[in-house]
Amino acid sequence: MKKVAVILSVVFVAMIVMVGMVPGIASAGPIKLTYANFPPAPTFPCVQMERWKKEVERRTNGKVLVQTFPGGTLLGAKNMMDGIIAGQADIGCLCMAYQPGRFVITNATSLPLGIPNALVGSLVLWDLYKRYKPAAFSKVKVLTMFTTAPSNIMSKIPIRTLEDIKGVNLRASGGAAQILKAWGANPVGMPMPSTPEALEKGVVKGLFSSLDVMKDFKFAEMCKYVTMTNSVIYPFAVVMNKGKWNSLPDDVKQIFEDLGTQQAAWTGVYNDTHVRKSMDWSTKTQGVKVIELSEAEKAKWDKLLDPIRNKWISSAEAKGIPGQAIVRDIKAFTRMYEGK
Ligand code: DTR
Repeated sequence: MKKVAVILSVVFVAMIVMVGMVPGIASAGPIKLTYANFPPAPTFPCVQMERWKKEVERRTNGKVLVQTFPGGTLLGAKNMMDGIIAGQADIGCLCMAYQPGRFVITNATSLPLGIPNALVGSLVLWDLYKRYKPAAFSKVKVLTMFTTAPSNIMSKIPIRTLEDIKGVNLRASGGAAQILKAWGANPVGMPMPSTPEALEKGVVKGLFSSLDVMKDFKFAEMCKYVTMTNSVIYPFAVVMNKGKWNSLPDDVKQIFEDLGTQQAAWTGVYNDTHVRKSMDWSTKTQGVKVIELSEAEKAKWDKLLDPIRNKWISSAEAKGIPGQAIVRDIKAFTRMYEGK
């Protein structure tokens, strides 16, 4: 009897050891995911990335581990989407405005349609994505989307009137560049990480973006004027390699799905709050002056933007994209999230 028990326990231990060596049967350890981002670590796209990583690791009890790569160390601003499709990283964060022709539907949120802040912008963009499921994203799994706060002009020279902005080289991308053009500026397109050098070298006299960058890129040290225009937001997407997504267990997929809207809202609130902190720092410690356009002047600036919406609608419709309906939806979602 004793002998049988000994033999059985030896067999049992041997089985455990063998099973442990067979991949797939043994508990395979945590699922490791890489997450690439293009701007430097202190900027909002990376702050939201770290928050998502922390949430995922907590909600999965460490079953999923996320390794983050800020600062373009794994993929850069312009090859993010293709890099994720190719599997160079599992997850990537991209600014859709840097490829305006590729993300036509979601970039419609950069039209002058009066999105008032980053929270509303993020929820509107996420709803727009879910309603239209644009073909531009068919090769990836979209985890979330969000936007910046509205854009304003940061410059080395004071800009108070349309005369002041005429012919001035200002950096912007995508829909925002069209707006600068309508105001008579000379838009110079480049991703955000290239902007510090362009400002230092004098290639541009300023930029048009949300004001978080005054602090996070220290632009307040060079741009001593901010002209408040409260115009367009920039849309972002976080995408995942499709094969990698398909390989995830269902409980993990569910956690990622739950985080879709939550991460959009979290980032919207973070951006709106951070813009206020950034401007506080800029005005109090860097001597930055804020220029408010007079009502009459603002009316002139706004009027110049009217044709942009109509031009976008007709060019979208010509490509078979329902431009009219998209603009109508963006306006309706905006009103809804403003509580109107
Ligand atoms: N406004 C867009 C996007 C943007 C705003 N803040 C940051 C910080 C880091 C990277 C991109 C952005 C832009 O001008 O590119």
